[in-house]
Amino acid sequence: MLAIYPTPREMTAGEGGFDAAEYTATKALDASLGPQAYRLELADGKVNIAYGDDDGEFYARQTLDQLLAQGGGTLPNATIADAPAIPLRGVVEGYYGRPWGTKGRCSMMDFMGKNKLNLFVYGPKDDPYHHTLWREPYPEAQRDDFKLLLDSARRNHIRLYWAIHLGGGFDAANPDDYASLLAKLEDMYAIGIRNFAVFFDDFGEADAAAHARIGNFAISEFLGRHEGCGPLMVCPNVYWGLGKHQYVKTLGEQLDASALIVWTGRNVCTDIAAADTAKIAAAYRRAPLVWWNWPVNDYCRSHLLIGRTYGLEAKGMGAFMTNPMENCEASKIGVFGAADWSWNPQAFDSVANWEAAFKRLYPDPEVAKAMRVLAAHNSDPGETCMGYRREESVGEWDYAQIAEAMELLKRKLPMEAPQLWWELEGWIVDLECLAKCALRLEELAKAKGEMEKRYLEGEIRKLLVVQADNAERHVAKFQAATFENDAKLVKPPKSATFAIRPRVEDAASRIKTR
Ligand code: LOG
Repeated sequence: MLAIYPTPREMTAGEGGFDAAEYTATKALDASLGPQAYRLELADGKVNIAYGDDDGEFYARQTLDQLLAQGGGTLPNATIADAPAIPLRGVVEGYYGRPWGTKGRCSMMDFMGKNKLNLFVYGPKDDPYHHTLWREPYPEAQRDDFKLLLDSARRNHIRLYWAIHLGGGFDAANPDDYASLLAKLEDMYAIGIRNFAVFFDDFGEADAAAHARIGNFAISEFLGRHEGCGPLMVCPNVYWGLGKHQYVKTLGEQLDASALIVWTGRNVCTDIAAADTAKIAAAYRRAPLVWWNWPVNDYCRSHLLIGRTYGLEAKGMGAFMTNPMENCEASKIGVFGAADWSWNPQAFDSVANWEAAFKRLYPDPEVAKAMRVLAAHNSDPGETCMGYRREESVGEWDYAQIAEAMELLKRKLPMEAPQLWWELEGWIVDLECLAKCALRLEELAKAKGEMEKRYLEGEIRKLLVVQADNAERHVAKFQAATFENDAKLVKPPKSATFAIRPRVEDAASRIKTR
């Protein structure tokens, strides 16, 4: 079975295949295929690639690479005709918390390229030069970092948007602020940025006329006067809901029709229903750019969100992007889902995609299996002000197997995936402690003798100490790596909060207090 991700639109596999070391390839532009489209024909030692544009050619290459990687030296006789359903798809680094850094971003963009995502929006709330210090130019070292990002974006056929967040205050009546905005955009243009966004989320007054004026100003006075700029992206102050708010209607009316407008859905964190998208599109007077607040965990920092991708309807979306966690490596599970879904929503199989993510991301099959165990118990944000819930700990589970999987991750990740280990150690050790506690509690329930009971209670207390130490270490480590203003928001890691944790905590607390 061929398994290409994202799932191609049409794929027919014939009988047999041919030697992958000796094939002849032909390549030809066929503009009639349309943007980002390609057609691959593999038959008896020949590979024909037709592509609609440069992006299509790049995507054909990604598909061919997957076929080569899977075939064990053979290429199948097959035809693939492919194009994305949503033209602009990707990731917004738009959360509060530790920014990914250049290495993380470049690694994410390589991953995005392989998975045919073409939009990266740079907007980490805790980059002061994006947010509070938006007036200031970036220091020298960070300017070079943007050049690396631009290179990576170019290689991966990604549109790199740089966002300015006017949360440091913007007086729409003050000409100096418009001049500061122009100067900053000019400076970013000089670095090489060609796609710009203006964010108005989470601060100040919902003044739609002022926000439209600022957006229109950026378009006419900056984008219109500089070569090679893409359409302006705007994140409104009221960026969720069903379009009833007067702010939303006014912004839709007054903001230039060329601008993309962000929308997170009927709530801040929510599934996206086509009926809701139609409502916001009417108010925006354009198809919205959906900013999906999943798997972002900045509002539930104890939680790790690496569950499957579900709850999205594509109809009516102008573009789509996922807002991930501050944990860049771990977020690739969600990004893998978003990529497959947004390329071909009709064929999307949520469970199969999630299962495939582990295999694609972790070449060591034991690690892949153990990561799936971790993920099975780390997907629900819990009870929060956002009210967004996801399934977690579905079906049956086996505590011994969980403990074993976490031990394996502790053994292997530090060597095989050090960045992932850095991010996840807290949740891995926490889940290990929970599973081991649960096993001891089961033994305790069956224990007859007083000696045995006391021994088991002692073992449970020891596990609780390990768990508490782990939480403390995680908090200290995350705080040290986080910007000052955010450090106080770091929370201890909590695995399996939906089903396992409450049971274990309840029983263990009775032992602790005895
Ligand atoms: C922020 C975003 C944050 C997310 C989830 C948008 C447009 N803005 O409530 O930075 O990561 O929600 O907490 C937001 O979603 N504000």
